[in-house]
Amino acid sequence: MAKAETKKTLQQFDEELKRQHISGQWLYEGLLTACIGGPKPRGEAFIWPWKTVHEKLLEACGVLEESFTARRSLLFNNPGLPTGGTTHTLLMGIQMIKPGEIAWAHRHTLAAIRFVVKGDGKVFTVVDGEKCPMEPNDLILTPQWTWHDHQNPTGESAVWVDVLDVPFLLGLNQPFYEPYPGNKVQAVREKSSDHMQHRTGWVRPSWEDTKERNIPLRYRWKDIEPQLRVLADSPGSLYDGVALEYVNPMTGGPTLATLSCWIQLLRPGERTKKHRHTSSAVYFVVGGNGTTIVNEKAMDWTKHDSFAVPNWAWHEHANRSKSEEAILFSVNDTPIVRAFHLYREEPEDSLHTLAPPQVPATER
Ligand code: 1HN
Repeated sequence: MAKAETKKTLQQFDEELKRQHISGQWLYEGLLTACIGGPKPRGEAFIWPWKTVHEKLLEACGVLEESFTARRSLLFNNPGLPTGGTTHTLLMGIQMIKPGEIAWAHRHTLAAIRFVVKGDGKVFTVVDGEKCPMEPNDLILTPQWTWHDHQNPTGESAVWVDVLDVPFLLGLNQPFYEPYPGNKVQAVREKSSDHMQHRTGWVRPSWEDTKERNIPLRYRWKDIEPQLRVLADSPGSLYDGVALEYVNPMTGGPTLATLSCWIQLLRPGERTKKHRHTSSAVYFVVGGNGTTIVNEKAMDWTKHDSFAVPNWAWHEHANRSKSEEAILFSVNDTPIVRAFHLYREEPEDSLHTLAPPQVPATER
């Protein structure tokens, strides 16, 4: 009888294990059963209106007088993510650089993209010694561990969107950072023939080994916009409209190893079908007026607003105008999710699933 009394309860045993920093798998049961049907979206759907952001950027110009090695970038914190981030993997912000200002060179293992809002082409970013002029709606990559500084020699302030893989990198505890030694700005490659960007197009030097990763790239709006207009004539995706992925010309894959950039056109009155997927995304409104509904939350957006769509949340986009198109730039974490074969979508897979247009058959 005494023996029976000394028999440990499971609760006592769990507590004992806890003191040894051990836990039984049975304690994971609750966590696992909560995942039947998939994860809860991490973070909220949230919108940062341009009006507020722009006002705060102007104020920041007075308060943070010089950026030095820091950046005058206002970063968007998702109210549903106590540890920071715009989604659980992505950090988005808007940066302003004053006339005559230089944001000093540094590099980090965080991968970043810039999408230009305001700049006249004389404003530029230098990436690993290559000058990348910034014109409105250009996309410029600063792949992981590339030196980058930003310079505004003009009389007007310049503005762009920053998106980085910060929360993901921090989650894996992989951040490395290095300020550029000695100088504010990095040395630039003087000879155009030394630019890596001249090795990424239709031709490349036959005598060189090919560098495939972490190449500075500028996707000029001048080149992208006509492509978008041509493809606007195709049916597009039921779930995303005419959504084009920026292609990394060296890999044929997404923009960067962790980030995929999209440019998406919603035709007048277009409303996409509702879906959800295991990737998350941040959006910047290039133009137009629309509404994105995430679960039950409707976010009305207009030019230059930014918003976040968390993963595994049902969402749909609508262009509210019957006469004007709407254009959205977005960055998502599909390369991360797909790298580990974790991409799932409901009610059906829509990424890279449809057959491309067939070769026309001649009638005989
Ligand atoms: C960064 O290095 C830049 O270089 C912008 O312009 C935003 C946000 C978090 C961490 C590093 C830049 C950043 C950033």
